[in-house]
Amino acid sequence: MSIQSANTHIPDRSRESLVLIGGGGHALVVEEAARALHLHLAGFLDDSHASRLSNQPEAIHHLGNLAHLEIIAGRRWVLALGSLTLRARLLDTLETLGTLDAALSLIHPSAFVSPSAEIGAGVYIAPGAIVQSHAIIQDHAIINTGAIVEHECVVGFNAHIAPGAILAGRARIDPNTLVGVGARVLPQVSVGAGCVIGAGAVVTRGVPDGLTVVGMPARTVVG
Ligand code: JB2
Repeated sequence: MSIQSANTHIPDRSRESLVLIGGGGHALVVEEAARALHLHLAGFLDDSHASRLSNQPEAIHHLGNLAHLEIIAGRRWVLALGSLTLRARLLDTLETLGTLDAALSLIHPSAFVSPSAEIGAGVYIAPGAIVQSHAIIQDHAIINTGAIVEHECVVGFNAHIAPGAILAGRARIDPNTLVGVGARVLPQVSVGAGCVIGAGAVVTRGVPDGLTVVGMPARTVVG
């Protein structure tokens, strides 16, 4: 994993040419973050020729479908779709193509990221999000709109902290886990890999890998 300190993350990116992988709802917000950072957008990849991104007033180029990831060779890229299983599949292919090093992290200018936080490659941090002291955000994680990641939390590879979710101090979210809209994870609580934390859930104790939990306090969904 290529972790770097957040305060090394304010380069002159105006000459970088970025490909968005995805063209739906998540791509709409990632595109706006890229524009806010004055990045040059080379285009996007999506299976649909009529994706939401194509219907924008200042539409960017549709470069091809998701099966043609080799198109991004020589360019920077960021995953711009939300499905964690699809993202994981695409990341496997991108690794095979040897392009993982070209992943770019986008931190929206209105997010607060502590200078002591560590931000991996290909991370997206949305408007109004807060990442506090010594938090670690691993590669390709999403910290979505207004989410709060408190001090010393760890957010794993390709995990998604959905809009308005809160991770209290020293909470840990393992890879490929979704923390749903408005959910809360209490201090020092760990959530395993591949879990789904339902919207609004309050997670008061550890969650093993692969479980779905809902409610307050959060309980496992059976069946
Ligand atoms: O197998 C697939 C697939 N193959 C191509 N599953 C899914 N879900 N999408 C696939 N696609 C392409 O990804 C579609 O052509 C489509 O353009 C795009 C998904 O767009 P959509 O707007 O449905 O979802 P999204 O991934 O951009 O956004 C989701 O995740 C965000 C984090 C939504 O749930 C958003 O509401 C959410 N904010």
